[in-house]
Amino acid sequence: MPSYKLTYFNAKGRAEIIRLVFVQAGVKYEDVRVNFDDWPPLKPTMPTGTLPILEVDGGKKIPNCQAIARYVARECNLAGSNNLEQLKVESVMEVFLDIVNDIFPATKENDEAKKAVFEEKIKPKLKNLENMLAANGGNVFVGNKITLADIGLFNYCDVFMTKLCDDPLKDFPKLKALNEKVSKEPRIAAWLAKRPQTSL
Ligand SMILES: N[C@@H](CCC(=O)N[C@@H](CS)C(=O)NCC(=O)O)C(=O)O
Repeated sequence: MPSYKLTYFNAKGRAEIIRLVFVQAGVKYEDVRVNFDDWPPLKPTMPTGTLPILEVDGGKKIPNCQAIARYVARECNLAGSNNLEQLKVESVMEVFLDIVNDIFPATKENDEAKKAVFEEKIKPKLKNLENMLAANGGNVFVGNKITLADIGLFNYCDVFMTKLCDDPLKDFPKLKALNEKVSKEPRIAAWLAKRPQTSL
């Protein structure tokens, strides 16, 4: 395995999905966390002026969380077992990204507006995800083992959807069961117990 160095802020944010993939696969990586105060002079040294970035075997800094997550999932055999499965995994991931795009502007709103966004924008997407999961038998999104898509459900629920609703999967039993299953995967459960506690 190459050496992996992941750099982000001391937050879950856009990097936690990548950390969870490394964790689930049991693959070692360096989890570098930049203090917000130290960021201004570092920003110009990053290819797109943003974090996260990944360095592989001490090579160039590669930005953009989704590209990194998908690459790391491929490296860790969590991206789907063939091209078609990979397409299906990425297709599910795109729904999470649509959800995140709905959530970002809503986090600045009052509770009522947050509830409305959850009901009107997020819930229909969760219903679609519930159907996609059911169409694959209801246990995992793609194939018959955990992939990036399933880890994505846990992560985007944990890090983003709970900003709008305490129990976002309440009305979606299959998604709820899968979320629970991912959280109880031994390596993920161990990471959740020990990871730095951050609000974002
Ligand atoms: N397209 C990038 C966006 C990354 C991004 O906006 N990162 C934020 C943190 S979540 C950042 O670096 N903010 C600091 C800044 O822009 O100076 C990705 O998906 O990774």
